[in-house]
Amino acid sequence: MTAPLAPASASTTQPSPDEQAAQAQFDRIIDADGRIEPRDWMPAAYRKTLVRQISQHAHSEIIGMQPEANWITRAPSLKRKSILMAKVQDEAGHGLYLYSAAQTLGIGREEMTDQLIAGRARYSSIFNYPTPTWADMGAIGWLVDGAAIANQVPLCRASYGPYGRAMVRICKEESFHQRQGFEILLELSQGTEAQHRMAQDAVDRWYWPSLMMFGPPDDESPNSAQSMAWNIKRFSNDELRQRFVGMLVPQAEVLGLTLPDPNLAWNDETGAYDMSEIDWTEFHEVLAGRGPCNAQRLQHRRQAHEDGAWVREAAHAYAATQATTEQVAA
Ligand code: FAQ
Repeated sequence: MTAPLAPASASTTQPSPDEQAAQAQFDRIIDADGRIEPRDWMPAAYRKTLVRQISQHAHSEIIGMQPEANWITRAPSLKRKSILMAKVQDEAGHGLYLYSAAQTLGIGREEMTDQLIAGRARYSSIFNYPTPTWADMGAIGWLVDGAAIANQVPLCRASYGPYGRAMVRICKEESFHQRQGFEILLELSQGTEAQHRMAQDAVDRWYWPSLMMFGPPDDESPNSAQSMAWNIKRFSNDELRQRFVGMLVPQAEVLGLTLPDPNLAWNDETGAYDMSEIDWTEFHEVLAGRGPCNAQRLQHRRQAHEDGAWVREAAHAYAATQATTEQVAA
């Protein structure tokens, strides 16, 4: 059975027989692990949760372009530059699929963008950290895209159809991103002593923030239980974080780099890695807007939005002209 649901309508009166039947049909689909599509009836709370998660996810992709875009003009070779440009373009594409998925739930992209630039919307904590060296491009690919894949592969089976389908393509592209990051780090790690140090330094700085991407610990995650009951999330934040660490350990060995946790050790009893406590104070500071780059990221996004105003105006003017031309022709 699915978990208790919020009332289908905002009114305090009993749900109508139609609403009860619609709720029962929704429950049947969720219980059978089926898909909810945009035209299906859904509880208001389910819709709200999806808008919350998908808009957060879309904004993450869009803001997530900034730390890497910072290196496009300084990539060490033409090949690296074109790969990085393609990666950042993929991220823009992911943002657009996700905004489109959210639009099927009744929220417009303009409204989501307004929330973002007004500082009222969330995006992933990870994108509030700086990228001072080229090795950061490797660490973002290996750790950030790696964490994104660990988190997002299960989302391909999310109960909301447009979200799950968008995730399939996104995950394929993230896999390529992760490998290119791994390859950058491998090359640096096997390069000169200074390059090896640069790679290790980037991993030292990105490791803990990448673990924070999975969200707060399970006992402090207010949304997980309901999202799992609705088959939006399939695993808890801690389960995915643990799985990610298990993936990283052998890869770090191949890279010849060290994960910066002295307490990281395999535990035969739990069948998982023991690790140090995450600094949740840092996580909450970043979420509260006080991370190293929060202000810069939002300011840059705001500026880009303002700079793009003429493109939106031109597109609206063109659409209006087309509509008039079609009317005259009809
Ligand atoms: N940062 O109750 P929970 C990428 C918020 S895409 C900021 O556990 P939930 C691609 C959470 O929203 C990365 N906020 O929440 C790329 C909630 O706040 P609210 C983004 C966070 O939703 C790679 C509150 O804390 N990925 O990397 C974070 O069940 C390279 C309580 O948390 C996604 O969005 C955080 N780290 O679980 C791009 C994946 N963690 O809304 C460029 C989809 C938690 O109640 C370069 N999202 N919060 O005010 C999810 O899977 C989930 O939303 C979680 C959070 C797991 C992020």
